Amino acid sequence: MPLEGEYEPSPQKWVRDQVERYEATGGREANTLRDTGRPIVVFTTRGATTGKLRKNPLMRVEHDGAYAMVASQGGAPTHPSWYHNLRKYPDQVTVQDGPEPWDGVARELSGPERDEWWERAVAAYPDYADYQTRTDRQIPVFVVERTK
Ligand code: F42
Repeated sequence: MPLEGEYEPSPQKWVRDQVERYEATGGREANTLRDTGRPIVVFTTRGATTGKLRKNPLMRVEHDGAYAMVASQGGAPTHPSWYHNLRKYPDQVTVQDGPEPWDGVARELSGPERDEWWERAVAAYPDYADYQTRTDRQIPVFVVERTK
């Protein structure tokens, strides 16, 4: 079941445009980060404060059907808003990698499990390593697994 509620598009134009085109084409278009050729996935979370649905493209980091969500925000000093959404509603997330979104549960990683997924993330998108050097916060990594 897709998440129910009002969708509030991102205030960032490039983000909401990418989501709109990705959804309209079932992921055939707007499926990379700009012209990097690196694939993205669209995640929906529920707003921790508003309860509205939020959609964010993030880099595609996949392993055995599970997906990472890397809260890098380009190495900004603070976590993205969706980090707080996931902390409050970890079981209200959908993953769209292609035409059909599916429901998942997010878990923030720590220790060796985070290290393992961080390696996968950097392999998928090497700039993550650079983003980590720009900020004092440790960049959070979640894994999203399909709801059974
Ligand atoms: N961001 C990443 O962090 N990592 C990536 O790998 C990544 C890849 C990527 C690829 C393509 C692309 O188009 C964008 C990409 N981004 C990536 C950017 C990403 O999609 C987000 O734009 C970015 O992480 C910032 O997320 P944000 O949620 O902080 O966005 C801000 C601009 C935003 O939407 N703010 C809203 C606003 O109105 O100001 C609030 C959004 C929100 O979720 N609000 C919550 C609510 O209740 O509705 C409240 C949250 C709270 O703090 O309580």
